[in-house]
Amino acid sequence: MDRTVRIIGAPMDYGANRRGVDMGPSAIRYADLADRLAEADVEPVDDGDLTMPRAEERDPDADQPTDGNAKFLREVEDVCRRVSDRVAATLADGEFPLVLGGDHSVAIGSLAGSAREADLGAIWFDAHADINTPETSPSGNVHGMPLAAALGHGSFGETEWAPAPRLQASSIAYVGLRSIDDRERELLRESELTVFTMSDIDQRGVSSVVEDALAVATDGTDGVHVSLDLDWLDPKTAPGVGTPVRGGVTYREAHAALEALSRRDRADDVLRSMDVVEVNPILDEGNETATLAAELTASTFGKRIF
Ligand code: 5AB
Ligand code: MN
Ligand code: MN
Ligand code: MN
Repeated sequence: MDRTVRIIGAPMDYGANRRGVDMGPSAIRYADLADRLAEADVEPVDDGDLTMPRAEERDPDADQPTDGNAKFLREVEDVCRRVSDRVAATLADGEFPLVLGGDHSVAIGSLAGSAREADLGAIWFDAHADINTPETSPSGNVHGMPLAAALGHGSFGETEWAPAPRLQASSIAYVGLRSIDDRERELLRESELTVFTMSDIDQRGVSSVVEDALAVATDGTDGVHVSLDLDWLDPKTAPGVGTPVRGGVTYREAHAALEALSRRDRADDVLRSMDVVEVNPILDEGNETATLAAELTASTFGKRIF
């Protein structure tokens, strides 16, 4: 066994506009995540799910930032604080934290926890840029904001829980973007984040793009956080997501990308933490997307075909 992977379930849907993504952790477990990880030669330990109040019992508009909109912000904060503590404690025990969402706002917690005691790099596999602030968001959905929160942009900068202590924009690389809001585009052009779009993948191939993303995320850092939003894949392959965008990576490209991470990790031990998010079983077909999430996670940990 290479290492222990601690599974932390965060069944939250406060950050997304559709109910159902809160069932992601159980669907991914049902798709044999633990067995698949064991085949990848890591030891899975399942912490179960964090408990959280049902969205219906809460007021989405409580405690909003003065000029912004960030629905269920109090609930997101509460969950992310707990995720951050679990992730930090798991790392302190020498184990690998694997956070299962839930919507992508849970990454605010995983990034904060992973960047507590180390300079962190991050690779963001997503159709979307997730760098809206409550002030720029067209939807008010916090799952479109986790990178802005982690970098302390907009009113997130006035909070103590959202910014990831040791994460720099220059150590973050996106892979596979194809849907960027106008305000996000302006911000990304001025920022130091590295953007690899779907057309980069078309032109150069996914393995080479992932190697470049790894170069960005490992340069001057102590480890890399991998954030895998299932809407990164083409909706024909991964239909069970709330915000599908045509033109995503194929099944083979997705595996090739995560296998490239695994190869590098076997050589240099660069991976530090991961989240797998946005699986929505209600919108899925036969648990296909959750199965893909489990397979891709196993690929990240080095599951071999031969
Ligand atoms: B996901 C959008 N940019 O902010 C927004 O699935 C979509 O975590 C966000 O990538 C998608 O509402 C968030 C329009
Ligand atoms: Mn997305
Ligand atoms: Mn996302
Ligand atoms: Mn490592």
